[in-house]
Formats: sequence, structure tokens, C-alpha cells
Amino acid sequence: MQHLLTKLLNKIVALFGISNNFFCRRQKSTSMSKIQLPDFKLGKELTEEQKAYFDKHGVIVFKDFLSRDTVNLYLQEIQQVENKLLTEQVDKINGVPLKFGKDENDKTIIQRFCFTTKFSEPLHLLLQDPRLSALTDLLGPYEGRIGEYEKDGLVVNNYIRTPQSTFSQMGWHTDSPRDLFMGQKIMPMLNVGIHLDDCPFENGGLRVIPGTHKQNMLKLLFGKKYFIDNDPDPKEIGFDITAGTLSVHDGRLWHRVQQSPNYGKASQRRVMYVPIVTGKYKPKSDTSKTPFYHRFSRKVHKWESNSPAK
Ligand SMILES: O=C(O)CCC(=O)C(=O)O
Ligand SMILES: [Fe+2]
Repeated sequence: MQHLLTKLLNKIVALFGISNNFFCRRQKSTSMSKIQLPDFKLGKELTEEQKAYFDKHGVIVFKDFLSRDTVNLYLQEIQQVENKLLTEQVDKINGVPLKFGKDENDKTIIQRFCFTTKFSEPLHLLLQDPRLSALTDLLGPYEGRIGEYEKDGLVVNNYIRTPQSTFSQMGWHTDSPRDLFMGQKIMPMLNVGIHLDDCPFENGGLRVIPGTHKQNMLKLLFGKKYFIDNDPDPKEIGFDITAGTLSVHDGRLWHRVQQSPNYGKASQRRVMYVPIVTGKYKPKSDTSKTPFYHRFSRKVHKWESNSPAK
């Protein structure tokens, strides 16, 4: 049986062209349920302790990456970009659909932006911060780069729980299979989150299962029902996030976003994400096609927004 499974796994690995030693390290069991975060600060170079922590858990959190003033500056920038995109009735950027919803005052809002740096010089400059370049070390031995023009570029997620919001949570997923939907082999990647609202654990937010970045390919693809499963996992952990915190998670890590128990402004959570990628440089442009998985995710969100759990 073990032999058969190994054969099957190897077939899948061969099919998707993934290097064996990348995915087949065994997942270590972990029973972290309480959040005990070391007080990491992000400098121009990572410390050995930070690297070891990330290697073990597949996630790391750095407090006070941005000051409150800088957070406010970026929030204003995002507001301006939103106004511009709404006025110009833009619904896709570089082939990637924007996600629209309504806030507590029934005003149309954009709940997921992508390639945001295209419209904002301060946000473009943010991605040149040497502290972000330092994070590429976490992708080692692969050579990483900040994906400003790749995948979805700098994403802004704006979660809010209102009757007509289309985006107040996100089901379990890893970020890896998106490569498969793009007809590419899975490459290692990191997702860097820059958090713009205070979000204590009790208000929902990011939940991850530490250590799952070392799971094998079968678990990565079939361990949970992608985006449909919103159920808490006994092994998941969450964080007390303050505005200006930076998080990094490995693209292979199982994660989700827990819905806030509050409604309206009190439920709002804005977070920017930028990928750290490796491999062939594949920038997107105005002529890029819409990836297939966006049609699927739209269906899930539509279904979610009509479900009684909201
Ligand atoms: O909003 C978050 O913290 C996570 C978002 C996420 O996992 C994603 O966009 O893939
Ligand atoms: Fe994700």
C-alpha cells in the first residue's frame, strides 16, 4: 500500500514536473493551539533565528513594519486608487478581475484590488524597501524576487461583513495550485502580508496550520476542500495583528481567513499582499488573459455571499 502510494505520488510529481525533494519532506506533527509569537522586527537582513523559525512553521510575523502614519498614507492611496477605478469602471487589471461589494452604507467598494502599484507611486516605492528584499532569503535555496508585475502583483484585500459584502472570509487553501491552473508547474513562493487594520485574534483574520508547508503533494492538493471549507482546524493558529504588522507565509501552507463576529466598520480588515516568486520572469500586462481559477473563485464567493452563515 505504502509502495503504491509512493508510486502514485511520484506519478503526480512527475506529471506536474515538481522536484521530489521539494515536496516530499514529511510533515512534522504540531500541536500549537495558542499563539506565542516571538517579538520579531524586520531589518535589512534576517537573523538566523528568524530563518529557523520560518523554516519550522512556514509563517512568521514582524511587528511595527510600518508606523501608524505610513499605514494611514497607504490607506489614503488605496482610497484614491479605488475612486479612480470605480470612476473609470475598471473591472480587470492585467486580466485579473477586481472583486466588488457594498459597504455598510450600501456604497460600492472594491474588496480585492490587484497590481495596485500601477496606480500609486508611494505603493510602488514601498516594494523597493530593502527590508522586503531581505525576505527573499526565506525562499532559499531558490533565488526569490518581489513579484510586483507577476501573479496578481500587489493585492489589497478589503474584508468587511455587511449584508451585501462579497468578501468577509476566505476558505482553506494553499497558494500553490494557482500555478497549475495557469498551466505551469508549482514553484515555491512566499506571500508577504502588510496589515493595515488592527485585527485582534477575536476579530477573525488569518489562520494557518503551521508546518503544513512541508506536507507532501497529495496533502497539498487534497488535504482540505479548497475555498469551500471554512471550518476551524484543531491545529490552526491565529494572530493578534496591529496595523503596520508584516506577515510572511509559505505558499504551500494551509491557511484561511476567519470571518469577523462583528459587522460593518468593526469587521473591516484591510491587508496588502505581494508575492515573492522564483523561476522564469513572467510579467503580466494589459493583454494578459483572465486565469481560469478566477471564474471558480467568483462562483465560490457568490455562493458564500448568499449562504445563511453570512
Ligand atoms: O487576507 C489574508 O490574510 C489572506 C489572503 C489569502 O490567503 C489570499 O489572498 O490568497
Ligand atoms: Fe492565500
